[in-house]
Amino acid sequence: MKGIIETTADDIREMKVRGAGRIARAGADALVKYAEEYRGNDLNNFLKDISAAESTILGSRPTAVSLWNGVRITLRDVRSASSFEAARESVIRNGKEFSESSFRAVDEIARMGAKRICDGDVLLTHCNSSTAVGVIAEAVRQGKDVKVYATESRPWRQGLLTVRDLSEAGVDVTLIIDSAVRSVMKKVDRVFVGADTVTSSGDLINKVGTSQVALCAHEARTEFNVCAETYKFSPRTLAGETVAIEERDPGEVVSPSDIPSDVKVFNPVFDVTPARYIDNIITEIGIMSPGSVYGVLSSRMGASTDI
Ligand code: RUB
Repeated sequence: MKGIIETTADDIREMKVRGAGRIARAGADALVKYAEEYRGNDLNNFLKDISAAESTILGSRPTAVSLWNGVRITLRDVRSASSFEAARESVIRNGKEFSESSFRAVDEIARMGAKRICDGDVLLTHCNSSTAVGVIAEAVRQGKDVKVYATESRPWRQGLLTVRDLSEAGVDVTLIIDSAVRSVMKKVDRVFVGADTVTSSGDLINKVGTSQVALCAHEARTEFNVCAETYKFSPRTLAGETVAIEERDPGEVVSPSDIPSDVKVFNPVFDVTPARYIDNIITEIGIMSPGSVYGVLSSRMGASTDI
């Protein structure tokens, strides 16, 4: 039987758990459970085992830095611990703290983001971001009358989750296919999307198609907002590292039997929206321009490793 680490990595890889915030919490929670149930009391063995667990979790999906940050925050004190018990306790404490602060960040973003929404607004969202959905649901909870277009988001159709979430929150929501974005954009006042990673130059990596949504918004002079907890900011990009864009199985797009055998299928999962198409990044520490991400990352990296 697989243990908690392998099961969690499989669930993330197979998208049973998906969305950048959820996978980050799943990674942290798995490490907590692993530490809680660890049999043994030797520090060196524990460090070796927890490093293997870290690699397994991080190997599940490559693009969302939230997972990397969640794991890193969970394990930040483990390698300097002076005893097995201190090491184990640090994983449990830091992992739990990370998950709790992640939920708090999503709530804070909902509160702040909702302020940007005006009564009567028409909104658009892409894919399924729990953070972006939280913002829209909070605005509606406050009594604002809004209409939302939600994209289907091929091939996984996460848009169906979004319309269900929004409908349950009492939102007037219309599902559109991804290629209908430009057709509706002139009617849209504001776009809200989530983030898998935000680079130090303020570029956004999110569900494939986000950059097309941003271009359409730019053309129509529609406000483009990114809802991103700061653990989606990538310290690794400060050092110039580029973000790996996950490619998934062609069978997710089309059944091989439906196309000639010489046809290739390209299935990238995320894309890059350049900072110049982004008006606001709504985080738990405030609403900022993409140009401010560098400062947040570099000051936090100097003072602590909390991002
Ligand atoms: C989901 C996606 C979401 C972000 C943010 O992609 O791109 O917009 O992950 O989500 P996938 P959240 O379905 O491939 O994981 O705001 O919930 O963290």
